[in-house]
Amino acid sequence: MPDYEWQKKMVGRHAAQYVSNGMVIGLGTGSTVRYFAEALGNLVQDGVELRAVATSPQSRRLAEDNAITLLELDGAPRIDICVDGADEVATDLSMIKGGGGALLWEKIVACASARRIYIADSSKLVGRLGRRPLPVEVCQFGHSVVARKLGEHCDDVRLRVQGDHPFVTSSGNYLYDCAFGTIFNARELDALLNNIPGVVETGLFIQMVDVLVSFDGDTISCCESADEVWWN
Ligand code: A5P
Repeated sequence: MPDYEWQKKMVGRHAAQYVSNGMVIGLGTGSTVRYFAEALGNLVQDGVELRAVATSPQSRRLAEDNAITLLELDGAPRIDICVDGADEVATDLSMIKGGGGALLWEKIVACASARRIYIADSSKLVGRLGRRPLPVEVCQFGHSVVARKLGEHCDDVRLRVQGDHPFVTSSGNYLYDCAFGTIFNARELDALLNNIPGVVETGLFIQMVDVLVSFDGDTISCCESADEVWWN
């Protein structure tokens, strides 16, 4: 059984190689990005000037803990690269994200970035998406009506909870985790879901990978297009 925690650390550190002095970085969310943020902290200690735009309150804390200057997205001059994790990466490099509940801000920041690096241990690599439920962010108003609509397209729809209450995203929305089973056409599904009034965003990230950093066996491996993937 691979040591996935070690892989997270290695891909997180590796991603720091894409960073250079003066960059504005979109800082993703999650346990893999934590290692990237630590590597950035080391660069800052060595005198490299970096600024970051956070994708969640957790990501903001990661930046603060590593002495990285934070910018608000609306005030940022540009974002040179964003580095983020993934929950699933398929062989066409489409992804499911949102396991940590930050998909909306992650997608906005990724779309605002000149270059997008995703870091993932090899447990995240799948043939097709859908091994895990797809997170869908839904506005609070009428959320149960929206959930019924979602349920017309999937096997199971679950409101994400935190303790005794619904989980609330950074934008004040709810999340529904939707079990679709194998997703054969992610683009079509994304369009279908986004067409339901009340759906704010889905956790499907399509054609957003500029570089994927992961593991092939015991070795770090990177790819920039679906032609270069090594798993199936
Ligand atoms: C946050 O909402 C997610 O999209 C994370 O980026 C994703 O869940 C990866 O997280 P880990 O690095 O903790 O697996």
